[in-house]
Amino acid sequence: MPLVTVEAEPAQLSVEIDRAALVIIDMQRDFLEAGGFGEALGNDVSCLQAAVAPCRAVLGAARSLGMLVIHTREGHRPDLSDAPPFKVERGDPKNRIGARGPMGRILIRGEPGHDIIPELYPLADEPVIDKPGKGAFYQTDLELMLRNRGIDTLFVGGVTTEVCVNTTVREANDRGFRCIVLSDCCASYFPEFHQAGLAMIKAQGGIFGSVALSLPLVEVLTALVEPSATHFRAGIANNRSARY
Ligand code: C5J
Repeated sequence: MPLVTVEAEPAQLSVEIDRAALVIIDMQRDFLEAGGFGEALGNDVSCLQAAVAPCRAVLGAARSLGMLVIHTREGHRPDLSDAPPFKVERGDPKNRIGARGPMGRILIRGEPGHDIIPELYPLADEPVIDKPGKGAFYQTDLELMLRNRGIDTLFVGGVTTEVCVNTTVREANDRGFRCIVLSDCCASYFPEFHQAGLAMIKAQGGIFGSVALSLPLVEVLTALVEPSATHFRAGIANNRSARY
């Protein structure tokens, strides 16, 4: 049972890696690419690109180690029967959920825009949680999957920091899961909301969870795959002054 030390704020954590999962929130074309939901809402989707490479690095390390990886997607049934009318009716009708755009119907399951970006595409054995809300626990079987596998700690990345990442972390925290949000694996259309979203999680002794950089985690996971690389652990210990 590998026990690893994770440098995080507000405090260092010991994590039983066999009881941890990587949860990647909503890295969908609809949020990250032009012509999707994010852009329809008036956002600059290029702001989210910064999270892609760090997510890819953590994903690669987690896969090498055989860690449970779970992907989520926000979206709705084609008939919109699971979409609250107040959510659908926001904004310009041409750009609403269900409207037709360059990547198919916006935020509708099965449409190209709803799918996960190619860089982070799930493997066949990685669960994908289709969620109708912002939180990944609301009206999904995520909690059941985690409990069945004995998971107690979630490494979380994805978009957007202050919306679906924050909502999911708050839901997880109330259910007794420990969340470590990987700051550089998250992004927002609003840099100040990204910072605030992370600050809210780690404030007050980690009221919703912890915040950490991804590189030390990648190094620790890599060291577990290649046990001779023990110097990675020292690297983590030396990183205590890092700010997230
Ligand atoms: C939003 C999300 N921002 N995945 N969804 O509507 O954060």
